[in-house]
Amino acid sequence: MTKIFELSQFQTENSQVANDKDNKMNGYLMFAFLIFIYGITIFSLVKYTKVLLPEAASAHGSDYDTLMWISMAIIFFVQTLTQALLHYFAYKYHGKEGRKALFFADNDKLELIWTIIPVITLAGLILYGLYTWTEIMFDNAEDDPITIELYAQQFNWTARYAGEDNVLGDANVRLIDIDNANILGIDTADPNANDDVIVKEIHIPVGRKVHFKMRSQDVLHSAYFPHFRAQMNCVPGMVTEFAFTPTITTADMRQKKEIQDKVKRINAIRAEKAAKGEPNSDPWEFDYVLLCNKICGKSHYNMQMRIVVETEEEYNKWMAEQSTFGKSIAAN
Ligand SMILES: [Cu+2]
Repeated sequence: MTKIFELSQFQTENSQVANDKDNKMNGYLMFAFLIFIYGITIFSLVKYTKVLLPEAASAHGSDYDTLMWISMAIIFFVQTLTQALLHYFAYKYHGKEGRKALFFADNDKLELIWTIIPVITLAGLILYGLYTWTEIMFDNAEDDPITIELYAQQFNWTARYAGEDNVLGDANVRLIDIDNANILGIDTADPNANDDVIVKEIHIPVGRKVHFKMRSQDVLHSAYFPHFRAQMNCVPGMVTEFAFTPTITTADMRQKKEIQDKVKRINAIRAEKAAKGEPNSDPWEFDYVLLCNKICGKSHYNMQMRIVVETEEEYNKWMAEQSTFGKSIAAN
């Protein structure tokens, strides 16, 4: 079809060679594209900034956010400048009959400038990133963290508290015995396993460090705690770890203005759905969540667990109500 169209456009001049009119048109289009990308950037910033994550709810969260905002600011500045120059020059110096481009093989001064500046900037960012990462991952035994295992499988999470002794009993997928309530493959012969507590919802006391140990039963999953700025892959056959200290209770987070605005926005959409009799239209309340952040299968999107950050007393009360592994095995 293209060929037929080309042949039907047979003219005296060869249409394969761009003329002044074509070049001018392309120059204007380049400039128009520049206005388009800046326009859509400003529009997105104004309209969608509100969907970003709220204030970090963990001790290391603000360091993490600062690192991200500095990186984003540098990227945004360089991107804005280089795109402007690229498109403006394409417009200003578009092809013109008789105009010739200046050609030079190399320029040491220019090469030096565009090598040294990115090297210094990137080295700075990488060093700053490494420093932040080491700070976050440094696990101090003196912090007396609560040990919790996160067990990932398609498509749900199970948590296991290490109990009174704060030591998890040994576990292996080969020991899984669904009929005998041993869903995590815990070694019943290990004395450390007796006081372990298996739950489907995590409760943590505010201000106390929590040390998570992740396992996966089947495929790669990723334990993602967006509000605490934490994420770690869960890999079959090995234990991965991440520790953080929650700083804001669920109740306090629900009082924050940005959270209340978000709840209002979501519930307005849900009310509309409810009016039409559609499903998933019950009013929503904010909760911290653990999500899976690796696309692990068809129900990946819904692989989540509720996290409740509460006061020490509330946590102790909740923990006292839970049954230990030893007791549930004996009951079977
Ligand atoms: Cu998953």
